[in-house]
Amino acid sequence: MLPKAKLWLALTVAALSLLSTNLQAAWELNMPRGVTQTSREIYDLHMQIIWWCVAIGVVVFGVMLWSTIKYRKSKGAVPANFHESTKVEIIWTIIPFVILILMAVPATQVLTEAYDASESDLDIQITGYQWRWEYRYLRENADEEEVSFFSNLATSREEINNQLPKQENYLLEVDNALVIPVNKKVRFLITSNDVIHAWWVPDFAVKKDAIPGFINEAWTVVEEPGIYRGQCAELCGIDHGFMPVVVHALPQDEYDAWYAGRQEQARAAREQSNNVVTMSDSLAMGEEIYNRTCIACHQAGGAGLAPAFPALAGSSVVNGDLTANIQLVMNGVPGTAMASYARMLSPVELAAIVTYIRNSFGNSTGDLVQPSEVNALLEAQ
Ligand code: HEC
Ligand SMILES: [Cu+2]
Repeated sequence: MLPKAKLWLALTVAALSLLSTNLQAAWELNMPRGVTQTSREIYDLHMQIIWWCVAIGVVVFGVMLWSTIKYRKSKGAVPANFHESTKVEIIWTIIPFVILILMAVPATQVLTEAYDASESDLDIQITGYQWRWEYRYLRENADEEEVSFFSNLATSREEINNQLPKQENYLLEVDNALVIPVNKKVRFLITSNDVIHAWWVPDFAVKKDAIPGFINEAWTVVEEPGIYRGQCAELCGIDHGFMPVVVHALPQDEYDAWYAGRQEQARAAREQSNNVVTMSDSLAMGEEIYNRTCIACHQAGGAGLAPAFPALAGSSVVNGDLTANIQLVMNGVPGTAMASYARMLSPVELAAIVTYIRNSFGNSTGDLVQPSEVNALLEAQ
């Protein structure tokens, strides 16, 4: 064998063995088959079309290769000189036309099924935010307690900054996963609060743009209980890679128990917001919220990070009018990174965080905000 041919053989063998080792998952080239009927149908359609393309490629390039070799100049071939052959033109119109029809039929069948979100058993509104998802379970009647929550990235900053080793589900872990029952048709109503995001779970073959002012529909029926992961699939700003999707599919009875627990939590939170809070409780809760939610921008000790993020220590807003301060945290500052926390934090938490910042970092207004004050402001909006 020629040395060059040997080299190629060695390279090919190396490449193939690489593909067949445990690196395989990372090198996976094809789309996943998924865990729903729709995802499997989409996968099969995709494979069917791929093989059509392979066959067309083999025939077209085969004919080309064969004719360039067979009719090469060195063999004395003389080029034919003709224009317009009606026969050839009819053939090269009819064959692709037939192939396209053969492809369009199964594609249309799968598409119409994938887009038929009617007659769902459960509706969930999904809202994209920079950079988290909100899930809201739509109720059958307004008397029921509403279940809605935010789902934030749970991977620690230390892992992201290489200060800790990266764990298995790096950047694919959230604090509150979306929970759905198995074998039920779940309809997703997908929208956005700010820029365009896209909600994507490859195993469900669901990927839909979340567009402010529009509601897009998607649906799924998951057959097997399990944890399924996905990501935002539309470049939506600096933390686009930090808003994963995690879905827990549970058997119906476990789902019902989870849902009832969530409703109970919501009821408790609502009742709590009528309670009177004490200074020490508020400061403790506020500190916890600050370290979880605000510290990334306003920094430890409320020092801020000039010029982008103002200091809260000595801030005129934080030391000024109380109502204006509450409203700023509730509504954010449109057009800046300061988000609206009216929905992300409960009234109790909003009261606590404002109490905390007005009595920390050297600020000493002495103000103790009651959840009822926040409630009144929320209702006035
Ligand atoms: C993603 C970054 C970010 C996070 C997180 C954030 N803020 Fe801000 N915040 C800002 C920016 C930027 C401004 C300045 C807005 C402007 O231009 O007026 C601001 C302004 C403020 C102000 C007004 C300060 C002043 O002197 O003008 C307060 C009060 C405030 N934030 C409180 C909070 C609280 C409480 C939290 C946590 C619940 C929080 N912020 C979380 C970015 C952030
Ligand atoms: Cu996004």
